[in-house]
Amino acid sequence: MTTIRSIELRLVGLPLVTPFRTSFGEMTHKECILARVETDDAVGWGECIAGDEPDFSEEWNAGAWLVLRDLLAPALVGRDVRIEDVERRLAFVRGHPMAKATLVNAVIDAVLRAEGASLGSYVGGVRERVACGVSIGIASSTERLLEQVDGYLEQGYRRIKLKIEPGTDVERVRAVRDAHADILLSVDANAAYSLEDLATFEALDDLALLMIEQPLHHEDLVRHAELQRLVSTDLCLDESIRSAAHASAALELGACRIVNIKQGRVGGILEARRVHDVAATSGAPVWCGGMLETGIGRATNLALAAMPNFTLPGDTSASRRYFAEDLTDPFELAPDGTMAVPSGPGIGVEPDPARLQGCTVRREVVEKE
Ligand code: OSB
Ligand code: MG
Repeated sequence: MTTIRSIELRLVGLPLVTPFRTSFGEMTHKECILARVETDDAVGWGECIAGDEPDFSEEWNAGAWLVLRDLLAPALVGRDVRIEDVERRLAFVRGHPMAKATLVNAVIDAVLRAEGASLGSYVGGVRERVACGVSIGIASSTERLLEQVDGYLEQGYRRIKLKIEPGTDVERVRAVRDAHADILLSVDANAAYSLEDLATFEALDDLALLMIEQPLHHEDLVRHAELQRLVSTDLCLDESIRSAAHASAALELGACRIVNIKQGRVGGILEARRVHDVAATSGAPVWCGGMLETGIGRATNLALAAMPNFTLPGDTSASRRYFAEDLTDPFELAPDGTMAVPSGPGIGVEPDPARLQGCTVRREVVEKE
């Protein structure tokens, strides 16, 4: 047992090397909250996956900051905390899984660092390296998209995911498929379509896609199940899955056959492990999603992706795909398209103090009154 002395929150901002456009907006800059949890024995780090605006989900940085500072962090500071207790201590706040994940992960990091155990081994990881894919934003033209795909394939990425939106879909995806008959190719709609777009899904169904990710509204499991009956391509859910309960509901309904696991979207690494287990029991493969994380969140994701049922390449791309300079030592892709799972204590990486200071926009410390 260890006592939490303080929790420092920082809002950090890093420019992206290329703008990232999805069906819900364009990002040129990554801004996220980091938590530094200090216990009697160690320091642990957690990264919040919320962004500037409540667009991917209801959570966003300004709101997450308040929930973390005024509600979640005060519930932990000054208390003895074991990994088994941390979720329960935060359960009085309804929802806000991204904010909760930040602290759940940071506390686990601190506890594991004190024990000298890696997060990968704690979650039951079975591999030292994981296969990586890359998620490509909506491009300005088909030519530009094809160039980007070529560039990432040259680097070794083992799966290409294309962001799509109504009007910028079948033709683009077909062009990529025509240029690369054999690659693992998927699309991600970020909930931009409805069942009225069935013709689009039927056309995509002919392009041998690995999956279609989050085609419909995130609250609509029933219509995802209807769509899954109408197309042969596997559907994968991202935004719809915020807990292991959602994952079982989706799989039982037949709303998807694959699950994207983002630990931050489901409240942290412990619930992510439960989602993994639920999917494994149903025989559904999972893969590790991403939210353009800095090295802190990336290290957390890589540990998770070492678990047995993560059998598809994840959105765990190299640091340089996002940032000229990451907050941690950069994560690199090997030519075979894999990345090493950190093996040091906890998440195995730390932010560089000077870089962290340089990109800090806002900082507050929660201490025991
Ligand atoms: O839907 O998976 C998504 C990025 C921001 C918001 C939503 C998503 C994404 C990605 C990027 O696809 C994945 C990554 O490289 O981190
Ligand atoms: Mg997605």
